[in-house]
Amino acid sequence: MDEAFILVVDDQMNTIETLGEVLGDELDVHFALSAEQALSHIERQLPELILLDIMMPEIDGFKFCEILKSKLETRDIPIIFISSLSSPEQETRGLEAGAVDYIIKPFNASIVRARVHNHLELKRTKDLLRVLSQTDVLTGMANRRRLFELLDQVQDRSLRLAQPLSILLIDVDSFKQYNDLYGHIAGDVCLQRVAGVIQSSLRSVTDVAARYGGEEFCCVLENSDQELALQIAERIRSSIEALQIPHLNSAVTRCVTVSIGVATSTPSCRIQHAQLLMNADKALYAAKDLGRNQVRH
Ligand code: GH3
Ligand code: MG
Ligand code: MG
Ligand code: MG
Repeated sequence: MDEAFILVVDDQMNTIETLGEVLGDELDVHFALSAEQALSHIERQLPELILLDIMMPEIDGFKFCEILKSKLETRDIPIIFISSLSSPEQETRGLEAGAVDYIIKPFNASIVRARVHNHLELKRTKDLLRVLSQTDVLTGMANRRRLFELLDQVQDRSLRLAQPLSILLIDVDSFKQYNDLYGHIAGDVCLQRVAGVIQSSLRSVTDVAARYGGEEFCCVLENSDQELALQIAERIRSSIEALQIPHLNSAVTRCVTVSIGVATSTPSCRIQHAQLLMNADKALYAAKDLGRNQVRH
């Protein structure tokens, strides 16, 4: 296991020193003598795991665990209680508060090391699974599952801030013929290049691009009215045309192009995201009907 950053929170200097000796060889161990100190550590860098004492002045370990579990940024950090409180009720309380483990003092060095190691492994596996479950393998973009999660979040935020929200549905033109002529592997490469252009055409971290399905992509544009969304869509359309990926069987031109449908939800005319997607889909159909390689709303 490469050097994981772990945080030991304990008001007793001797416990901190012992744990430093037990874990310091393999791990990047940091210390805090109180919950307050721990919070300032955590603000600078999120630890991969926290070893947490219970009896501490001011905020005790149970309370601190509750605080960490209540915040989105810190709720996934695994917490191991390490305490001299040894009753089954206390141990149960710790585990029910969301800790992954509970070690009773005085502790055995090699058991602590092994448990920390196991929980770090589990955390890494969990993180990896989360990323894999949200990512499209071919393009590295957000997948459809992630898109819907993000759309929910963005929609909540837009509502709160009374901002417009736009989406783009992008579909590669005559892509079946592309595969038929150039083969599926070339088709995959083409989709990767199209995805790359879409991603680099977006404004910043607030815009999200996802693979919606086969040769369809969806962009979520936060705080973007129809006019801005049309501009961004046109930039994407023209940049893909400018790639000049040969497509001799295209119904449109001699290169790969896309059609784009745009839909907007405004603070004065708020619509649900299912409806937003439906509107974008209708606009996309119109773009196809009108000859492809164009943007419609
Ligand atoms: P239109 O201009 O109306 O959009 O026509 P089209 O041929 O693009 O649309 P159609 O829905 O008939 O075909 C989409 C094709 O996209 C069919 C499918 O084989 C191909 N496709 C979907 N996913 C992938 C993929 O991951 N890789 C490759 N190579 N092809 C894919
Ligand atoms: Mg203590
Ligand atoms: Mg399609
Ligand atoms: Mg298509």
